[in-house]
Amino acid sequence: MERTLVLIKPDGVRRNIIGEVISRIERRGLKIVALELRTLDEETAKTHYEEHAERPFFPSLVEFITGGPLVAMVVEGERAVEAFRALAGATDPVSAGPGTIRGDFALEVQSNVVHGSDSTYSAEREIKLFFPDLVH
Ligand code: IDP
Repeated sequence: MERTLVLIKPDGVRRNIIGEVISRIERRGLKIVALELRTLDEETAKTHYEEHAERPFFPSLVEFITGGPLVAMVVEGERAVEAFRALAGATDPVSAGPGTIRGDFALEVQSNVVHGSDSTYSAEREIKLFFPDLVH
């Protein structure tokens, strides 16, 4: 069984689509094993997105992701990392297929509703960052 970190970003929470996103995850057969509504501090946000620290959009991304409450979840299932990435769709919502979360609910690359870990290695790092007390 594999685990991945999923975030419903502040734009998704603001638009009242928490239930919609959770419903898609559950319908697919993935299991939510931890869930929390929280507002990220700047340090956690910078650590989460550290691979993008040198990118021009980094300051704006940190401001966006700390700009309101988000939902953090640990999602478990068969090939959960890949399965959730497929549900989420491409990073740029305009390129994300219809039927994906981003393809159905977003237009802008920054405000793209959800985050999902991009590998099992990232998932382990991100789950530790968001849920340090979760028993493995
Ligand atoms: P991912 O979220 O699909 O894994 P990444 O390339 O890891 O995509 O980017 C992380 C997040 O940074 C994206 O989900 C999006 O919110 C934001 N982002 C990525 N590229 C851009 C950009 O060119 N401009 C603004 N924000 C971006």
